[in-house]
Amino acid sequence: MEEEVEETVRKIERVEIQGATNVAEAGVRLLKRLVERGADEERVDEVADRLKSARPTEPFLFNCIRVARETDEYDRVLGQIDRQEAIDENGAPLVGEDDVVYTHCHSSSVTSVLETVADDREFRARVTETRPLYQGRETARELADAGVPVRFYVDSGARIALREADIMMIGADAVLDNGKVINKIGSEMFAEVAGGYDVPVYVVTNSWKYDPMSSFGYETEIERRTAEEVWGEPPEGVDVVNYAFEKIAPEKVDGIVSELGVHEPDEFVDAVTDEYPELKEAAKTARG
Ligand code: RUB
Repeated sequence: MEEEVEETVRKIERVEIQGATNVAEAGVRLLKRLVERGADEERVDEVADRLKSARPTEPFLFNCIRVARETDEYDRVLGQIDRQEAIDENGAPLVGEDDVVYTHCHSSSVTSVLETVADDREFRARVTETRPLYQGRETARELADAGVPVRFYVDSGARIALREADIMMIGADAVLDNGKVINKIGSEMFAEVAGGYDVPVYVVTNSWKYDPMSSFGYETEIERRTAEEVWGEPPEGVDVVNYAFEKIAPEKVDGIVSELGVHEPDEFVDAVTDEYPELKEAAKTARG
């Protein structure tokens, strides 16, 4: 079990387990197994803390851990992580026949919606590679496997990609109480470009990526990763800034697609806090 703990934490840190949903699922499954094998409370909390610090901008994982630890209902929490079918149902109608869809990075929530669309009608995709870890390649591969024609761009080609698009769809790592969305670095810049071409911007997410701590005035940390990912040996005096994520202002987002429906960012926050009051409750307890 020790080896399994180390391996899971390592894979999350190295982004081998990638994307908020996969991270949350791997974390909860690991804790569930620890509990089932009789680990004491202290050990489970210790592993939970290690999981949380592996990627600091993942409130989906944090919510799941808090609720699972508080209620001991690991299977219910895993059920919440597995709400993708409802997300697909809400997101798929946004993509019309022959549309061009732009996306950035790799979001399993977005690719699942697009695979659902691909089962029914034809559309084309535009994908940016997502330096420095190239998660866009995974997106391009999955969509091509689903029979979707894909054009693939370096990140600085996003404007050209967006000029041809009918809709931009990205994932989320967090949605804050003020309606800001956090997603892969570049997301706000590309949302701004999309706005310039009147391309609507949709964020596809499980509602448990809402960060309840942001409602108590806590700043959600933006993960800053190592310089080596960007530049192995930069010259002395060069400070490589490698933020993994950035915030997107709510006015740049036309809709948030979740298992609860399609909402504007502020309506989304109301919907998730009404539907799941336990998220704030659990965060309050964890704070105290
Ligand atoms: C991934 C990323 C994804 C969200 C949502 O960043 O920004 O858009 O995590 O993914 P990284 P999902 O590659 O650094 O983890 O929809 O799969 O939860």
